Amino acid sequence: LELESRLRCALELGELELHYQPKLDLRSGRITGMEALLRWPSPGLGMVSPEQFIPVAEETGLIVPLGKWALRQACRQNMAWLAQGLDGLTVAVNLSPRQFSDPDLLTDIVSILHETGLDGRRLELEITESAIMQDAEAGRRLLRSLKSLGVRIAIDDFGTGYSSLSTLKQFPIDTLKIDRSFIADLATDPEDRGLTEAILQMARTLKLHVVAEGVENRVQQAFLRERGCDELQGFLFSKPLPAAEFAAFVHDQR
Ligand code: G
Ligand code: G
Ligand code: MN
Ligand code: NA
Repeated sequence: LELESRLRCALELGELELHYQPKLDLRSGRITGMEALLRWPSPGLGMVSPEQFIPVAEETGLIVPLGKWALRQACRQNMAWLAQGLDGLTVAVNLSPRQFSDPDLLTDIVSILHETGLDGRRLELEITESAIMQDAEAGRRLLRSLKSLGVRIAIDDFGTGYSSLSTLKQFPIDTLKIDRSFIADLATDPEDRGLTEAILQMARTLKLHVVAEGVENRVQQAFLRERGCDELQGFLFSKPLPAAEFAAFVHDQR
């Protein structure tokens, strides 16, 4: 409860920030966009990790206003970058299970896109398999509505849930993000290599875009390139950066 009330205040006081981690196209090396990640530099507690406060926010329902703030901030920031000439970038925002089942999510997204002026096609939502499967029929309807706004849908932490090929096929999904637990030991673990290959093959069959998360070294990069992965994200290129540093990072690459 302590952390919850502090987090509630932090949201009201504007203490929360978004950092942005670049994603790169594996073939061209160009930055395609970024994942927005919440950060809480608390004056009292120091830097609180999202691994600590997201579960609390999820349990208490505070994730709904918090997530709405993050969505608005990410869209607003992307519009600001666009005005500075950083075009062609897609911003990805994480949605927790509770947000995904929030009846107001769709209207909130419609109004945030309207208010910020961001083209829906520049927004991607990262959702876990389990969040979508809580209520598959409602999930499918919501995804269809989001698609009609042009919003892209990515399955986050892919491979850690239970989805089969046939269930995935029934949802209008654009992207799979291979969970970083598969990527971590790609150089040495034959099982992880096999599973990653299987995911890439399956994605090709379903014509899905694939992003590998947590790429930290050239061995992983080479393995993923040879097997047709589309995009990379990870410390090899950059950790999540404050907005100004992200913009500088993109400028340096162009
Ligand atoms: O950035 P980091 O690896 O510390 O994030 C830890 C976890 O917090 C990740 O699982 C990430 O998806 C989650 N997270 C970070 N930012 C957000 C956010 O804006 N919304 C939600 N729902 N989860 C987030
Ligand atoms: O669950 P989700 O995929 O949203 O979590 C994203 C988190 O993964 C980010 O908070 C980020 O800090 C972390 N992350 C990003 N790149 C790497 C990486 O290369 N290695 C590790 N260990 N973590 C990473
Ligand atoms: Mn994510
Ligand atoms: Na992930």
